[in-house]
Parts: sequence; C-alpha cells; structure tokens
Amino acid sequence: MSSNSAEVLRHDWQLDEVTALLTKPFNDLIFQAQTIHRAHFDPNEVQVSSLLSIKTGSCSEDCGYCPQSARHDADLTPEALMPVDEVLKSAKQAQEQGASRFCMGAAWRSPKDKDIERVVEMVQGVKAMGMETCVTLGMLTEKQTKALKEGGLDYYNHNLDTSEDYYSEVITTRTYQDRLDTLERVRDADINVCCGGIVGMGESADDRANLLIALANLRKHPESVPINMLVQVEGTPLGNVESLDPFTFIRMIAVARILMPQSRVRLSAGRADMSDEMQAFCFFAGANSIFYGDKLLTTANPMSNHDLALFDRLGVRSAGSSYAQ
Ligand code: SAM
Ligand code: DTB
Ligand code: SF4
Repeated sequence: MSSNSAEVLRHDWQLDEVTALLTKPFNDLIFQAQTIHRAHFDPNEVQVSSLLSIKTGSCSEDCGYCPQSARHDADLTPEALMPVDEVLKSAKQAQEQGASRFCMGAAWRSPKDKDIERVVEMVQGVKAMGMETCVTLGMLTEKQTKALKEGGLDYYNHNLDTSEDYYSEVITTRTYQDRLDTLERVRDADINVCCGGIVGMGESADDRANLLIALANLRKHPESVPINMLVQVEGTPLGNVESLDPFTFIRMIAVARILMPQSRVRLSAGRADMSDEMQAFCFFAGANSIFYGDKLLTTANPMSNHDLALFDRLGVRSAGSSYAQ
C-alpha cells in the first residue's frame, strides 16, 4: 500500500464529521480506532523516542505553555547549545536503554546558520550509532532545511500546537502560517514530518477538532503525530488552567488514529501525571509511540524502568519506527 493511497487516506476532513467522532459513545469510538489501528500496525508494538534539550531556555517566543520562554517566570537554568560529544554521550545512553529514535530540541525561535552546522554534526553522530534522528529547532529557512536533510536527518518536529482560531490566545510572536510554511519546507526537503499539538490549554472542543483537522488535512499526513497533554509549569501563563477530563484526551488519541491511520500517534508530554491504566487506554485507542527516558525537555517523564515494567505488564514490545506501509 502506498503511504498516501487515496482509498485509505483522506485530507478533506470537516468539522461536523470530526466532532461526531470525538463525541461518539466511548466504546464505539475506541472500537473503531482499535480496528483501524490493527489494520495498519502490530497492536502490541510501541515505538520509543528519547528527548534531549540541546539548548535550554532564554527563548524569545512567548508560547504560553512553555517554561523555556524568556518572557515567563519558570524556575529554569538557561543553557547554551551543548557540545557535540556531550549530545552523543547522551544518545548512546538512550540507545542502551532501548530508544530507537533520538530527538534533540532547542529553545529557538529559529536557528542561526552556524547553529545548524553543529546540529548537523549531532545528527551525523547519532545516525552513525544506528539510531533514527529527530530535531526540533523552531522555524527553518530552505537552506537550513536542505543542510539538515543532507546531514541525514530523519524527522523534523514542528507542532501546530492548537487550532488556528485558538492559536493567538497562546502565542503572539509567530503565526500559524509561519508554522505551516516551515512544515512545507520540511516536506519539500523530503524529511519525515513529526507534527502534533497540545490539549488541556483551555481550548474548546471545536479547537481540539480543528487541530486534528489541520493535521490530517496537511498535503501528506505527518509520519509522527505527538499528542501532548499540557504540562502545567508554574510561572507560565498556562501554569494554572483547569485540567482536562482524561477521557477527552483518550478521545483525541482515538480520533487522531482514525484520521491518520498510517501515522505513529505519540502519547507525548503529560505521561508523568497519567495513571498506568490511562496510558494503557491510550495504547488501546491507537497510540503507538512514546517519549521514553526520565526527562522530556525540561520537565519530568516517567522513569524508564517504570515504562519497561508497564510494557511488560501489557505484553507490549518496543518497535522500530517504521511508518505503516
Ligand atoms: N523551540 C522550538 C519550537 O517551539 O518549535 C522547539 C522546541 S518546543 C519546546 C517543542 C514543542 O514542545 C512545542 O511545540 C510544544 O508543542 C511542546 N511543549 C512545550 N512546552 C510544553 C508543555 N508545557 N506541555 C506540553 N507540551 C509542551
Ligand atoms: C513534542 O510534541 N513534545 C516534546 C517534543 N515534541 C519536543 C516536548 C514536550 C515538552 C514538555 C515540556 C518540557 O519538558 O519542557
Ligand atoms: Fe521557545 Fe519553542 Fe518554548 Fe515556544 S515552545 S517558547 S519557541 S522553546
């Protein structure tokens, strides 16, 4: 099956259809998502990616959820771009613990060309270890995108974060269109796209549906779709929003699976605050990827040995990362 075969993949989802899915009786929704999941993936395999913050804090953007913005007051020690050898040491450790993909994140609005040179060295080093590579560096120029591709980058993470309507409530220093433009450049350079969003930021049900629509109606579905539950960080504007009903989160995972049947749907940030049972439900709803390792970028993630024990209890194996073909 081609990764974009017309009989399977749609790019014309409408709000009424997606709302109908998100509000279906829970059992019907989960059954539908699990059925689609099984048609495309081994239901007992979950791909594991490890994250490292290679440049931390002092970011000029004002993303309301993010502890790394210089405009907020989170308790965080800024750190300059890490030396290549330290990054590679960390990647080796992640590989020894069982990660198949190493994701490097930088708190930049957009990188400088000289930053890209160092990031390319990191990508080359991680690839040489036999791991897949992902970076998230903010907005990219065409030249930078090409340099990353030539360096062997497998995935670029750039999230839409929320619906276009709600976006300006959360971020004012760059536009939704800026994000779409970077995603286009990444697609044009033939780098796999990792693109998702955050829920639990005080958005409406329509905003959640419209986020999923924006993702699924991209010209090609992102190969990797991280669904983050907001990690509420003290000192950020969203540090104290009302928590989301866990079932709403599980429904988002299920509908992401239905809309983008061949994509890896990642149960991303927020797992440290989720019960094992809730995570198991997310896997049943079609999530088949996680961030693994004791830290996300700056906040806590479940301990690796806890995740390994959970996989064991669920009979889940960690998978390579292939996109469903
Ligand atoms: N600076 C780059 C950018 O924003 O594109 C890359 C790093 S940024 C930290 C990557 C993503 O992390 C954001 O787009 C957002 O989706 C996610 N993120 C950041 N803070 C979060 C939080 N508190 N809870 C959940 N997700 C968060
Ligand atoms: C994504 O969608 N989630 C990750 C990754 N892509 C870069 C980041 C989550 C960050 C959570 C807050 C923190 O640890 O700073
Ligand atoms: Fe900066 Fe990225 Fe955080 Fe926004 S999400 S403040 S761009 S590090």
